[in-house]
Amino acid sequence: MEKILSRNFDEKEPLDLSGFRDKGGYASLNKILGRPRNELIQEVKDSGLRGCGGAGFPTGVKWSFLAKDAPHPIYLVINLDESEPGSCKDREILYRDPHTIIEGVIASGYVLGADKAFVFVRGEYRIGAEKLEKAVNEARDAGYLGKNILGSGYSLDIDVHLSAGRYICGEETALLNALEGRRGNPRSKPPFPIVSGLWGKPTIVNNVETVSHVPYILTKGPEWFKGQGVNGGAGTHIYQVSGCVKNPGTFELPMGVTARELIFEHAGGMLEGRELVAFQPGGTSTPLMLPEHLDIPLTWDGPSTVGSRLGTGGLIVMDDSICPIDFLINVVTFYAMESCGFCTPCRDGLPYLVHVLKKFEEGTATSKDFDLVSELCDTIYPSTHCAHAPGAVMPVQGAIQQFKHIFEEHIQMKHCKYKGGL
Ligand code: L3W
Repeated sequence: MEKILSRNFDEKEPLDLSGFRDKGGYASLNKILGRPRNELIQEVKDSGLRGCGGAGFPTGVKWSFLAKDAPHPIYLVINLDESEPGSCKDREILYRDPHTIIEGVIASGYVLGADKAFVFVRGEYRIGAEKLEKAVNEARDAGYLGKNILGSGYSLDIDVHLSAGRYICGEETALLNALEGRRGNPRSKPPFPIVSGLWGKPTIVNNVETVSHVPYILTKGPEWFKGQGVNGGAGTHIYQVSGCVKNPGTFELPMGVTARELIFEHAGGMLEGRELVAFQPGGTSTPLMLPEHLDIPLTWDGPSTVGSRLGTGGLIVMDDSICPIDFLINVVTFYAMESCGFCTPCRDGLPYLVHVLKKFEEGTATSKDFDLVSELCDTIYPSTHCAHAPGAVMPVQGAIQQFKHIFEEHIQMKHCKYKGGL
């Protein structure tokens, strides 16, 4: 398969401007700038491109929500606050090919008529942000950013903003608050950012991988893009695999590959002598899937029967050496620590859920605790302001159904066999 977004990932250092141009970089802009915007939005719609940050919302549809008479300034905000455990694809683009991001931002900014773009970078990606900043300066000096880009009459500049560091700032409205210098708590939606976003102005928030696809779609065409996918998916996606596999890493593959192909062909398969027990398809806030789900295409339209969601496409693989309850404690502890504290069910419910789950590991849980885990999840899931707590309890809800026997085993044995041995 032809590598598209990851075509320059094997370079020792990220390409500088001339190296990037030598490989065809920025050539798309001569073809895109100046074309009618409504035509370009239609092409993005037709391509089937969907938001790569986790939600999979159709990008062209989102862009068409921008009102024709939307007041200026219009902002384009790029979400590079990749903080979902198990997700590391945006980091690869940032560290390995920052000019690809800039080309995508300029092309997308032009389509939207954006006046200014911000790239919001995860706080821990400081060195990546420096690489991007350097690339932005090179691009500006060469006339790809600033006033009247390449003589097209279109002007755009990019600000690189390093997050102060908080998981919830990856939620688009919390991100906008943080960018405004406020506390990074999520806002109510509606209004959606495209109507009232940064400083109350129309703002389009897109994941960094999403915009990086745009120059290719607008030069090679929507049909070409669709043709890169398989099993109903469109384009390519940078999948990631971590956990109990021989060769964890990032793999740009056709959108729609199966987990079997990803885990066993690309990530080297399970560790010697170990068996697959479960995997999460897109970071820790996606449901647990089982070996019987290995042949389901990894797209955003997974069958609702297993609650499959692609999320970020960052697979976390568990083998038979891992206690699923211990795994869940790790996951829920992370979300409890990262709660913004705004809603009681999230702020107080998640730590309480950790407390109850720990009883199974400690050997003090009874069947009442199993019911309590279920009740806590059902209470927390629907009662919070944003998707943080629902994301935390979703894998627990799945485990209650899929691994009930393991909860029961812990109750009966009064210890965790995965740790103490039998
Ligand atoms: C205008 C409407 N705009 C929807 C826009 C909306 C947003 C996009 C998708 O969360 C999920 C989260 C994580 N008018 C609109 C409209 N929009 N209706 O469409 O919206 P939404 O709310 O479905 O998703 P979101 O807020 O972007 C993302 C899940 O992804 N996730 C990934 C986490 C990933 C990270 C990371 O490290 N990259 O944190 C995993 O599953 O839980 O549910 O732009 O404005 N009528």
